[in-house]
Amino acid sequence: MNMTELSRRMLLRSAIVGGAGMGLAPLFPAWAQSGTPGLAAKGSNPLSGEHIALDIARTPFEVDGRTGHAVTMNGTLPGPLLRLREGQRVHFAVTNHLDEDSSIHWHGLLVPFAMDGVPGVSFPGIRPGETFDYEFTVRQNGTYWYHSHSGLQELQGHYGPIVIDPADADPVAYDREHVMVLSDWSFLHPHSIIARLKQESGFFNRHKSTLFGPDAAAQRMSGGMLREFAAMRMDPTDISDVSQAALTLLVNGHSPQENWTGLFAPGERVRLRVINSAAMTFFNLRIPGLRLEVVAVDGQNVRPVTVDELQMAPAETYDLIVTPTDERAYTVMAESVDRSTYARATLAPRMGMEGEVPGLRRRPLLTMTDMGMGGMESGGTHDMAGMDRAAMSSGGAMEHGMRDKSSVDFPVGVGVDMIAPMPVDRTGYPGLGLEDVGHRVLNYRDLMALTPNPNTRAPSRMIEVHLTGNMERFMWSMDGEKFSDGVEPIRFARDERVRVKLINDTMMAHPIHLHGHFFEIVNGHGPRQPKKHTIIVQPGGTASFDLTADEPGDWAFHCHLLLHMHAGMMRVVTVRPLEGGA
Ligand SMILES: [Cu+2]
Repeated sequence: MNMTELSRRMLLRSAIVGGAGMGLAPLFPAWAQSGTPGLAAKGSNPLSGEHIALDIARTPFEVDGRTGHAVTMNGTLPGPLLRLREGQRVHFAVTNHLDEDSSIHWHGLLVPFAMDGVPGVSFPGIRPGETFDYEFTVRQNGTYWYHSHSGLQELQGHYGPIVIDPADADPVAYDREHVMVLSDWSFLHPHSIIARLKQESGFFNRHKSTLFGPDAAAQRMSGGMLREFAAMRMDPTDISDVSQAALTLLVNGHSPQENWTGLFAPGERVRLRVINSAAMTFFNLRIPGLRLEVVAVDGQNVRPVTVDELQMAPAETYDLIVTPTDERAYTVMAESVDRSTYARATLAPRMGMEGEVPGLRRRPLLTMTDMGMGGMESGGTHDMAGMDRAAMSSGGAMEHGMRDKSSVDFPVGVGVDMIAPMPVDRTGYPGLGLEDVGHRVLNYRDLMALTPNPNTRAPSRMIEVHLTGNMERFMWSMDGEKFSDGVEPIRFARDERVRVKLINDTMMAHPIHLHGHFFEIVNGHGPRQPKKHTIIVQPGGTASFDLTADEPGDWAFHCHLLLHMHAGMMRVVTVRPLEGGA
């Protein structure tokens, strides 16, 4: 290296350090920087190998010219990309530089339960100033992520992506890949968000008062529907608890204005590893002008299915192949489910190009099916006119049904404001507001495992778990009891096959996540039922999964909306005996 080159490098480095030091640009890992040519490129700088050090610390984070306080890993939001290989041994030395306990949970990874990273369930947590050594063998491949399981740190930026390369040939062919971490960021401290939600559940719903106002949800509803919602003091626009008043939606740490851009060359098959790391946001994801070929879900390969849009819950990951052929920019549009805001990114042949950003679509309205009345119609589809007739003729019978708590065998107190009277299986539902968007939207019944599942024994028993809550008081629970009530764990015998039916007695969708396992969504595809670690249970509906309880230990089982878990929609699943017969 000659002197000129050396000094040029030093100059470059000092420019980079200086820029960051002056707060001109947020610090991003290279893969998350705008204009990245993708993961295969030099300089994308993932962390790999057998020994990886991660430092959790409080770091300033700047978005749209404003600086907040984030909890980061190795100084970045999102945290560094961990690129591992199936079959390798890995050792993470995780040091907590916060003044509160912290942790890392490896989301979707099959690990010994003591390495799973859930304080109070699998280990005590990492005290301030301490280092915890995680060590395990990587037994799988695909797209995953990691995040804090302590307090509300996930809402403060404590998350990052994991990509695991297969030991054998990848069945998915692609020329280039990008990781896209979707998330939500708030300048408010999470505790003040909770405080406001408890004061009034619709605090962040700016359209709360518009049932009869200018955007007039009322004008789009029939008289009977309107009376039902009014009688039950429910708001058909009350879809997300925390909307854009409090959140900035991010792609790889970039706001819509900052427009994270990933590069491609026309004609390439581009693999997008999309991870919903948001604490509280469901995204409706589409790329106008490109079809989305879904090739993996929650890290598990599926038979390719091509759609125009899909809804992603917090905790889910989708691997998508897109094949842009034109020399133009494409907008990645990720609307929040309540359509109050969006995350946005760009795929382009070179930097500086922008696609058109479509406007936010009309706010969707909840229906009687979302209130657990799906069983009143054939197929559980939406038939507003039919529902309306029923509502008018029954004269409040529905309200009576929803308040009837005698049909369940768990304690029903103030924390449960409704029991779905006639819930139906809604795994065929694409998600609120996506029933009639005029193009193909994915639903869970479209998903089939790429290779048949090895274990297809019929379940030996079925258990039911009700997802319960009181929306007005922001109380959330399972079977009417919140986790902090000291509830009994759900017990499975080791290697038992069991069907778990989740019944959503609330008017919000809940993404339910089981640690340490993959289960198969019961969607009619027999041995090709898709394997997942997270399942959306639609409002007022049910969803079932089959589980082979083959991972001994204690595992968290919870809603992945962070504030719902925090409020108590969580259980421990215990699989026994442990190794050695304990
Ligand atoms: Cu939830």
